[in-house]
Amino acid sequence: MSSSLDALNQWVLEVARLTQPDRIHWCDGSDSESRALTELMLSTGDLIALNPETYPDCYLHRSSPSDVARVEHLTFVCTPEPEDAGPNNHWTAPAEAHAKIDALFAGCMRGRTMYVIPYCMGPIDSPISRCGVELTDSPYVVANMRIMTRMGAAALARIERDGSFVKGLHSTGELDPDRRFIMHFPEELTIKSYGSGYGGNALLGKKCHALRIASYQARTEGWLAEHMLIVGIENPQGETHYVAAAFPSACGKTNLAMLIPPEGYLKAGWKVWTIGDDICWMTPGADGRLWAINPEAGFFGVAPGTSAKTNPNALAMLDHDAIFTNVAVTADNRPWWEGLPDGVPVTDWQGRPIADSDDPNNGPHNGPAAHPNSRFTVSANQCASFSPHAEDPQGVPLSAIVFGGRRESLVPLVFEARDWTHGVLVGASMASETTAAATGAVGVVRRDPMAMKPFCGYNFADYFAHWLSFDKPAAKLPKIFHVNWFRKGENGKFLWPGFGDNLRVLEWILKRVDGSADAHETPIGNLPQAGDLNVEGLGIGADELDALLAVDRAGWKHELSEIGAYLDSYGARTPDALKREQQSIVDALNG
Ligand code: OXD
Ligand code: MN
Repeated sequence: MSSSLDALNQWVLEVARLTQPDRIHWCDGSDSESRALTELMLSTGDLIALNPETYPDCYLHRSSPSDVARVEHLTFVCTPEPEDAGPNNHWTAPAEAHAKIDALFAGCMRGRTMYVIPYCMGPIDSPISRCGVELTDSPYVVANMRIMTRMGAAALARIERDGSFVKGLHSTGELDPDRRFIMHFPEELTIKSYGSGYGGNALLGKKCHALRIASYQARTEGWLAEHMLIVGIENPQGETHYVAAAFPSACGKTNLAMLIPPEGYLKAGWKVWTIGDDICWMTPGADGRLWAINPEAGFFGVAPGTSAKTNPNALAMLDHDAIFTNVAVTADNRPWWEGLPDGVPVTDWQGRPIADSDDPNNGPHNGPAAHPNSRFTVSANQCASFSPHAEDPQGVPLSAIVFGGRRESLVPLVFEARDWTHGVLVGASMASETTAAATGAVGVVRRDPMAMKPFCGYNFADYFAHWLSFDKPAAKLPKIFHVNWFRKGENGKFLWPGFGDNLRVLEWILKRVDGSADAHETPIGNLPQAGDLNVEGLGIGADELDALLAVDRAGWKHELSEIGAYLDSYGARTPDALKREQQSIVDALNG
């Protein structure tokens, strides 16, 4: 037996000694295994079958009401030195962290089955892919990992070949928020997660492995693990350009990844291909370009707001073989969430009847029917726009990288960074209003560099330096842009229609890549002139377009001074090149 399988067997036995499961089940990823698990969860109430006619093989899971999102305040990066985790992470010394969480794991699987899930992040035969094994006592986690990763026998065979794997130990514990931790030990390639069954805390291949641990590995190995969608844009000439885009959680990455071109663009022959909606691993190729894969095999998307208008591709892929978590249901047992124009919810995400406000015995129902962070889990193969190149072992070459936040004021619809260093500053100074994807206040503007604030497994200052290091003489790096779909006018309404019409902005971006569009140089970057963007048929007035493309110098001076203070908060480790770049923008704004 290979040494990695020996190590795996030994670790499984060690964990079993600690957690004391009644049974150990090695997952092979087969259909029969999946059917048996579904039957089990239907019998325990972990899953509820949805309408078999309209939603065949679709199930609803209702989580504990206090376990509905990522818990950033309980998420730790445990490097030997606190400076290596950086001010962007919560830190505990590894020995102390192990002791604290192992005390919770002790005996926690008594009466339960421990599932061993070998998984591969990325196409099984891609050199960019990496494997892991998750040990969990949650069949719901197994069912989700089966959709979100390449799980089972093929992954185990690759682990044997690779000789190493990321170790993830998970238990739902008592689902008690006071006994909940998500801990990462990057130097040991180990994750320990206790007390939550929620996706980002419990499907360890996703945020814990593919972002926190992988970002740490990527730094030492010369690649990047990013919180980015990857989308292919095919123009009427049949050329496809790939774009990776970073947005904070619940800011429309899934919608952008599955965008349907506006009518005129469809007629002209534009097509959009989805590679991934959340995570991008990219590495320099022999040709100097950055090549990207989506390490995931499925989508764990936010349900509310998904509709035939906002994301027809997503809606269409959700009517079979999907798991819904914390959505509402209709009288005929269909899933329902806010933003769906049809259907009336009768039961909310907690299984409570939605009272008729006219019914004196039942009182009015308060709050949304579906939880604002309710989710669907579905295989990427079910998406009509899923790219045939998503499985290419070498990945796809990137033409552009786009950063974007949710900013109701100041930040224009789109601007282009002058060069890579400026682009890294643009990414590093991203800010966005918080959303329901994490517990805590919603709508508060915070710095979220490269949308990695909750996910970077090491000190952001070192991460910025790592980004800068890709600018080598032979490199043919993608151009970097910043977008803001969320700009509001004085009346409080969004100025830009968003969704499919975002292709209009991507068209300008790709024209800048091939040198066929003009731009107007400003201190914050290069912007389109009003006439450079195709807004035909949108009914956007000249004033609105001006507002979308304006650079408010006073506002930006203030923003740049905040960016300077933010960079300084990382102390001496902040790369000088970023500080110089920030200063040169300040000078230009003052000039
Ligand atoms: C997600 C998140 O689930 O970013 O993708 O929270
Ligand atoms: Mn995400």
